[in-house]
Amino acid sequence: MKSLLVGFAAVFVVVGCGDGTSLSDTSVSSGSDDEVVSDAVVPNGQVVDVQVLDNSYRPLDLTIEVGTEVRFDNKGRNEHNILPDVVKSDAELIELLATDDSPTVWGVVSTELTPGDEYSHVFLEPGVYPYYCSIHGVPGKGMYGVIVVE
Ligand SMILES: [Cu+2]
Repeated sequence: MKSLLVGFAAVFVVVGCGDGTSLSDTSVSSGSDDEVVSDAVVPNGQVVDVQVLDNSYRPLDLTIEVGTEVRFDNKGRNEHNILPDVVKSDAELIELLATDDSPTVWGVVSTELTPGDEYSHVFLEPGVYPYYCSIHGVPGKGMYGVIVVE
């Protein structure tokens, strides 16, 4: 019997351990003639800052392109909030955020916008977004602002 096969043992190749992170799961089935998802707006990479002061937003009026991120920066010494005009209080905003995940729903409660904190939201749907701080204003008066998304 020959027992000289040992020489072949050195030929192992150790590259078979690829991690398999192929991008194949992002492929979308094409060939259909309805275009349901093709018009989805994505973030455009632009970021615009709104300063949250005591007690106003600057700028008060802001016009942005759809897909822009607006970053609210609390530069004041007090808590503020950012409530869409459709809600009356932090509690109503919390409920709205919990029950409606459409892209037009946004805002942040005062306990999460203390001095030095930031809140960012990417506006993915054109429209007019009036907002206010319920501590220092009411819709359209006092501490309020408007974002127009085009
Ligand atoms: Cu305020």
